Amino acid sequence: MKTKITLLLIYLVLISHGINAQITIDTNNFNWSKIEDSSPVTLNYTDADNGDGLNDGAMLLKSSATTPALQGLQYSLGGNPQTAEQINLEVKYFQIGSSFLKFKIQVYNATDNLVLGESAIFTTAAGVVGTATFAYTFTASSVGDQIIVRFVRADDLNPVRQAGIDYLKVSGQFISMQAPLVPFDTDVYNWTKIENSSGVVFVTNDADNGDGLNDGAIQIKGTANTPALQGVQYLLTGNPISGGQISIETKYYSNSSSFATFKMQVYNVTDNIVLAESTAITVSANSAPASALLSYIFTASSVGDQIAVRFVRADDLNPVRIAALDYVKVNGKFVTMEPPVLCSPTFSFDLPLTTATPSEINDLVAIRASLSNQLLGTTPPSASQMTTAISQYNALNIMVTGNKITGNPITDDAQISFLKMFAVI
Ligand SMILES: [Ca+2]
Ligand SMILES: [Ca+2]
Ligand SMILES: [Ca+2]
Ligand SMILES: [Ca+2]
Repeated sequence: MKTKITLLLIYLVLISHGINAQITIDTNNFNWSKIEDSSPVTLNYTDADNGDGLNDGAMLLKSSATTPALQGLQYSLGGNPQTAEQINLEVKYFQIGSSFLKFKIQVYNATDNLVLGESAIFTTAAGVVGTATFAYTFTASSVGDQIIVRFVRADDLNPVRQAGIDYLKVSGQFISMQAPLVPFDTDVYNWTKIENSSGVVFVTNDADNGDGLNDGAIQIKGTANTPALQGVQYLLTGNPISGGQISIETKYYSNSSSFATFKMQVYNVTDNIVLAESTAITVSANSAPASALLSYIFTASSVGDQIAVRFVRADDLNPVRIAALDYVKVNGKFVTMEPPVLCSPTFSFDLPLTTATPSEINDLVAIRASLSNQLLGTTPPSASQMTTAISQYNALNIMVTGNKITGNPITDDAQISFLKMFAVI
């Protein structure tokens, strides 16, 4: 009988687990990827509000070649479906550029390598935000399997075609498109020129622009039209994690009466490779300050590597062209732009720098002895006073390990009255 009850309990536990097993949203990991290769997904920030916020980011649907045939974006769901569970997908999409793009939504069983269901084909149009919906009801054959939502290209895969997926909702819940931010340290001053080892030029003619009036800016400024690769770079402290994001924002302005053009780059110093680059940004002479954004999601190939943010000249390198960066933010944190001020001591003597006479030295010795007698007394401590002082010292548990001294906190000066006893000795 006891065995039967135990078996019944185990059975009930198994059933309850079966009931709980269902599709979930994995909020701990960044589960977006490309279908065609392992290159990172890209966020485009030209999206309208569309219900999830203006310029909050959209997954870029874009190919780099017309092969392979199967291309697009995919999002891996957490959990596993149960029989008769329904998944409802809702998407807002928009065209980027002047060419249309076609795609369809698929519910894909990754365990069985099987497309379970797919939508009709959606076609983008310039200036139109489209809404795509698709629903699928799982059957017993998908129980326990890994499910992926796919956005599969359904056109000629011409790389000129681009669209943004502003949001994906799974059964009413927004799916995050933001990868976890890599915790880069931006407090250290790490600016250098790309073309040579000379220091970058720091100027203080910047407007407020959000970080303070005349708080300082770094110039993108050359001195000759060679070498071909010129600009300024900031070496980041910290290393990427796979699936971790870097988002760069800069506010720039014109610093001469000629235009200047530059590109922002995420650069892997270890591998000597440009991971991501903005389009060319042209700063017209005397134009109002403007902003630029660049975002990149690291893959496994950058894990542990040294990363730099670069601002690379993209004009004819004529030295008259000067742009200035008022600020650079990496993952929302301001990068230190101002070179550190070296702290050299300043001496201001109020005593003459001449040797004291024997009489003056004797006077000082007498003053010291008098002060000592008044403060510390003239009789040595008793044995019991010494015992108390040693107990007080021991109570602080002062430990010295190398250059580190630790101990209990001092909250009352009575805890350190032993100092006077020790001084008298
Ligand atoms: Ca949006
Ligand atoms: Ca969005
Ligand atoms: Ca400023
Ligand atoms: Ca500044």
